[in-house]
Amino acid sequence: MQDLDRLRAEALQAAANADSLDALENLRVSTLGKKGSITGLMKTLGQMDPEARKAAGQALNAVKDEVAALLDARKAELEEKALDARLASERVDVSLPVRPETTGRIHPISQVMDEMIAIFGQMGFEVAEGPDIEDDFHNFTALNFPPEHPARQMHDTFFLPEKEDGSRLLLRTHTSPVQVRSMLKSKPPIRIIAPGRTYRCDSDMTHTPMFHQIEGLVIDKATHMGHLKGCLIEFVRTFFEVDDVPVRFRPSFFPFTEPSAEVDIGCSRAGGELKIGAGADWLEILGCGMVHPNVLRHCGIDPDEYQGFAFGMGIERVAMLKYGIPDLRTFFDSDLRWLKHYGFLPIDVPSLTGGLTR
Ligand code: 2NL
Repeated sequence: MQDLDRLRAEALQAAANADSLDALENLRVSTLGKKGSITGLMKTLGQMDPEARKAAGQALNAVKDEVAALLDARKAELEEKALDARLASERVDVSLPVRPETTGRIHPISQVMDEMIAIFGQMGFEVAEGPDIEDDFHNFTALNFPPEHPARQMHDTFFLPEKEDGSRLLLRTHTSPVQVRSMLKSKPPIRIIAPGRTYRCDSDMTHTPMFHQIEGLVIDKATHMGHLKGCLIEFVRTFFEVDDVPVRFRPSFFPFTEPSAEVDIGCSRAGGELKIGAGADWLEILGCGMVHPNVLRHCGIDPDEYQGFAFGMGIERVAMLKYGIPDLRTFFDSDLRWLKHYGFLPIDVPSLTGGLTR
């Protein structure tokens, strides 16, 4: 079996030296293939007497397995190398600036959402998402809407055709169901914002059937109204980029919060131009409150152990105020001239360190 020792040494050496997958495949064929050297030795076993055949067979099988294992290992090694080389050659630097001649613009809705995500992200909120098509429980019942609440009527909500069991899915009328799902899924502490599309059966000068909202939710053991006020005052000043903008909390009502408040910011309309900051007038910009105990209970959270605050605002509305866009319906016209005027360059990525808006 001198032949075998030599074959083994040669094969192992060749496998270690193979520097391409092709070379490795050729080696496999020339050793373990149908006409390969090791296969050739196998064929000589038939002419041996039984004793000798047994010993030689075992030795041969061991070498065959050893060579096969080394070929496999070397193959994996070469494949990984090839992949690394390919990844290196096809690398794309996504942080490179866009070409200056670009004509695309970021829609003000997207820009404002990104600005809000930057602000709340800095405060420790995470972005949560959920489906646009919802059911009655997540959109209404869990949020403490009484069975006869007008918002549940055909009139205000887009319903999908009735299912066999008589239930109807609907297009979410606010992003609150996203937070309901988050509460049902994970234990407090919770700190999330939910930006996204919402739908209501409404269309006139100041309403479009699809619009955008962002809502926020904080749940912990001792979260209180002071946290809510501090969080929203900080948000408003950063978002409107006015340090001394007056902020006013006015009592209000929502089924899902108690107590509830609406937030106004100071502004002046002197000379017909709206200016945000200290002035004679107030502008309503968002609604908020402490999460109603019934909502916590519906979402599997014990209101005796946890409490929290929530808020919600319309993206179109604050985008119009911040960027002086006079007409809501132009948001959805897909008019390139409008987008060129009100849109943002892709390099104007909002960040608190790089400037929220340039
Ligand atoms: C508004 C007012 C608000 C909320 C949204 C909320 C969500 C959950 C529980 C409790 Cl899961 N509250 N969201 C709370 C207060 C006001 O939105 O004027 N939106 C445009």
